[in-house]
Parts: sequence; structure tokens; C-alpha cells
Amino acid sequence: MDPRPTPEDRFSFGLWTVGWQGRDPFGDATRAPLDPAEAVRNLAGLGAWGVTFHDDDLVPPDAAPAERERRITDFRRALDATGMTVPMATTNLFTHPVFKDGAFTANDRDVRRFALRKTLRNIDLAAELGARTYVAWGGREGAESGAAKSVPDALDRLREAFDLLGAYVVEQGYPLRFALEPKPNEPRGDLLLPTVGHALAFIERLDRPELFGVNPETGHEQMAGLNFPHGVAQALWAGKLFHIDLNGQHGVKYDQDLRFGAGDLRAAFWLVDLLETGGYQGPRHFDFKPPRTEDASGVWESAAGCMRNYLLLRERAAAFRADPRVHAALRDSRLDELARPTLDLGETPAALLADRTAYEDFDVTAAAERGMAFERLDQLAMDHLLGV
Ligand code: 3MF
Ligand code: MG
Ligand code: MG
Repeated sequence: MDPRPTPEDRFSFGLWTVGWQGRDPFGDATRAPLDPAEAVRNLAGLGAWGVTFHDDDLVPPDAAPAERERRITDFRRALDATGMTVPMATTNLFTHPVFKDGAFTANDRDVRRFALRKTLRNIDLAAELGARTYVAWGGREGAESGAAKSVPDALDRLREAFDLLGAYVVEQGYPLRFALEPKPNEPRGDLLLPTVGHALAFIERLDRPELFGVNPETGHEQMAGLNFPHGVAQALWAGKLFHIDLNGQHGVKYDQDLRFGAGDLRAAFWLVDLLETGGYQGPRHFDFKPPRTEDASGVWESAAGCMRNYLLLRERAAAFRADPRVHAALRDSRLDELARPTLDLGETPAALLADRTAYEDFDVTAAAERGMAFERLDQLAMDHLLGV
């Protein structure tokens, strides 16, 4: 069956993705600006459910109040006409030169206060448009050289910022939660909160940790050479997968932002398997860049490809999970054993010490000789992925 995306699939796209004009560090724009209302209509036509935005994607930072109102009204009209939702919004704290040394962690205090005000202003708009998640990517929170940033002080300032934002949404009664987006580098030489693990640890130091989760991005973890499905699984395990940025990346290099499914296809397969079986209910959000080689029609091909690849992988992953040979292989690989607690209910250290079968009588040599049968299991996954 040819998969067709529907709103039930909860696919969403950032305005900045299909709207990317193709400007990169070496070359100028290759495409004309895209009107947000047109982005909404085209995405809806392709079967998407939601659209997300940075404050500056919707309204240029220097727009006069009347111009701001007009742009927001146009956007709202397109949302109403298409039934598209705004599940998430975020702040651009990285494009303007004022943020060259960071926003919430800039060495200059006045820049930090400005960054907070810019964020609060867009949180009001996000709440007005019905968003449930507010993403924070610290694109400029970092450094290129050692003494330029005191990391403990910068983390204190980051904590101060998120504590203030948390207090604000509670005070206003907004139903918003924050999702921190880790990235190891780019555009700064090194960024703070470089991986999912760093972000999860940081969240526990905040005043209201329950309001904060993560927004992991495929390419960001893979730029650090990490296993993306594993990072996402840990976020889910911690109850912290509030949102996700899906795209494609070929290993450890610059942030490629390919369409979902391009790049590491096997990681994409395991990721879809995880999202579909691991209890994640949130948006399937694409944060990709249609390559600058593409014209307008290529942009929409690329966006459609993100959703198509997700649905194809969802079919393959479901077939893998339903296959009786896979069930047998999972048993042979003792996944059921892993799901079983190592200790009996209420078992104490003394009871474990008294259990001779756990040590004195345990046949270490025989246990070491057992094969794990993982290769058969993985080949079954490969067969399903390749549609055999
Ligand atoms: C950069 C990103 C960002 C964030 C966005 C917040 C411009 O690599 O991934 O996209 O996702 O700022 O959602
Ligand atoms: Mg990115
Ligand atoms: Mg992203």
C-alpha cells in the first residue's frame, strides 16, 4: 500500500525548514522567501498536521506593531482555513549579531536580559496560538576558546533563565512545557548542553524539573557519533521526551539536516520502531533543510519525502514486530530475561549473598559459552527493512 500521511500521524514542520532559502556559509540564497501562509497551505495539502515557528520566522524582528499584527493575522487565517495546528514554538536567539556570544549565557548582562524579554514575548504568542511545547535551542550558547566562557557561570545563567521562564508560564497559567534541544557544536565551536544526556542532567537542577524535557534531533546526536535511538530511549525512560526533531545525517560531520530517512537509514528504522512502540504521543516534527539545489517543487518533494519515509519505516517496523520468526529470535536472544528484575521482590543484599546459585555454584564457563543469537535477530530486521 502506498502510504498517505494524514493528520492522525501528527506530522509537523518548522516554517524555517521549507522556508529555508539555501543560504549557507559559502553561498547565497538559491530560493525566494516563502510566505508563512503559503507554507501552511502547502504542508496541509501534503497531509501534515502542524506547523511550528521561531518568532522571527513569522515576524521580522524589526517589524512595526501594525506589521506584526498583520502577519500574525495572515498566519492565523491560513491555520483556520486548513485546520493546521501550532503544537510548538521557539525563539530565534542565534541569527541577530547581538547574540554572537550567546543569549541566556552571553557574557554581557544586557544581552541576557534582552534575550529573556524576546523569549517572554514569543511565549505569549505561542500560548495564544495554542502551542503546548516551547523549544529552546541554545544555538549561540557556547564558545570557540577556553577562557572565553566560564562553563559553571554560564550554566548558572542558563538555569536562571529557565527558572524564570518556568515561573512565568506557571504564573500566566499557560499549558506550556519546555523542551531543551541539545547540539554538540555549530554554529559555536562548542555548545553548552551538547547531548541529550547533558540536557537530562541539567533539567534535574532546575526549580521546576517537571516543566522541562528534551527535544532531541537526529542529526545533532549523530554529529557527536552517538546512537540516536538509544538517546531517545533514555529520554523516554526518564519521561522527558516532550518533542522530537527528525531529519537525516551521514555520521560525524557538519549539520546536514537531510530529509528524514536519508543518512543513517538503519538508525531511522530503529527510531521509528521506538517511537511507535515506546509510548511517545507527541508530534513527529521534521527539522530538515531541502537542499539548496532544489527549486520550489523540490522543496515540497523533500517535505513529502520526510513523511513518506516515516510511514514506510513504520510499516517495516510493524512487520518486524509482528513476525513470528522475530518473536522466536527475541526469545533466543533472551530479551524476555532482560525485562525481568535481577533480584526477587524484596530480596536483600544478605539474601543475594546467601544464594549459592548466584556465585559458588554458578557455572561461569557454561554461561560464557552461550551464544546470544543476535545476528539472526538483526538479519531479520535487515530483511524487513529491505522489504524482503
Ligand atoms: C539547529 C536547529 C534549530 C532548532 C530550532 C528550535 C533552526 O540545528 O535544529 O533549528 O531546532 O531553533 O526548534
Ligand atoms: Mg538542527
Ligand atoms: Mg532542531
